[in-house]
Amino acid sequence: MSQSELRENAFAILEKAKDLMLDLYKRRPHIGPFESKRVAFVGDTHGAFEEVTKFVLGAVSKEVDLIVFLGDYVDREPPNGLENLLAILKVFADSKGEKVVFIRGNHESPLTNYYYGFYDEVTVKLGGGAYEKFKEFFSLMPISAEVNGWFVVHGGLPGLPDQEGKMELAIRRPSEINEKVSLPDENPDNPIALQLLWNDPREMKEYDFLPNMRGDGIYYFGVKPTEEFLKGDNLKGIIRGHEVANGVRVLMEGKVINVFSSVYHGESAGVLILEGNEPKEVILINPNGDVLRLPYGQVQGY
Ligand SMILES: [Mn+2]
Repeated sequence: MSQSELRENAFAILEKAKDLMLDLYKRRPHIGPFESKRVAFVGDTHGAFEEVTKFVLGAVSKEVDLIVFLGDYVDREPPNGLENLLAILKVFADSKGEKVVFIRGNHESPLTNYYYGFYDEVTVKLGGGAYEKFKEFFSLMPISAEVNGWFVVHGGLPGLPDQEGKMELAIRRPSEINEKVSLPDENPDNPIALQLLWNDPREMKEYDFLPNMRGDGIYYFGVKPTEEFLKGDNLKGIIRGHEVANGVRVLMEGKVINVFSSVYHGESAGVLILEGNEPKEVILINPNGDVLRLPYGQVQGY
């Protein structure tokens, strides 16, 4: 395909997905609840289209009713963020949102795309000015979802300082995200939205929130805010991505499940399978391409 054909094709998929996203979600940053019999959760893919996303949208797709992508589709190596993102959006659009749910990661943002490769990738492949369209799309993407009784987000729970400056949980239940965050939000600038995309869980009991090494305004959240938040709507737990793991890592006695589905870090890419609201199985795609399936119980100790 010539560059102008590639560009036309990419913009058409992006436009179709944007129209459907706005139609289904009405610019709500928190979406759902979704209920589906058998669901696959895919963490950060970062351009691993050939290695991971193609397999998920192909073989895995046939054995599940819904595929939930946890964000971070672009940036890093291999530089296939464009193919990766468009493949996901195409299935979303073609299935009218019935087969695929996707949420935003911290890499769906100009805060990272100028430094980690996606801006350059899009500009080289599609020509000058193309990135603007993606930036606009990212600013409208949902930030969290509820799926089969689980809270689904890329990063984690947000905190804000109370009157004495002590950090406390900023949202008590998922629906508050729709009251406190409005889209579009490009960077995002809203501190709750930013932390939903960037925060990390830690199994700490002595602190609710601690400053995160990732940067200003980003935090680690502990056991207490996690339990408090889950209690609000009687949720099962949090499924999130964002941190490198050998496929899947289970924290806080199963209240937090970290799924990582990339290849750039040289470990396995993981796909978590839920049946109803129970985690059932993990599919591991090894760096050499071998696929291994494990019952969920076997990864709990990772
Ligand atoms: Mn991330």
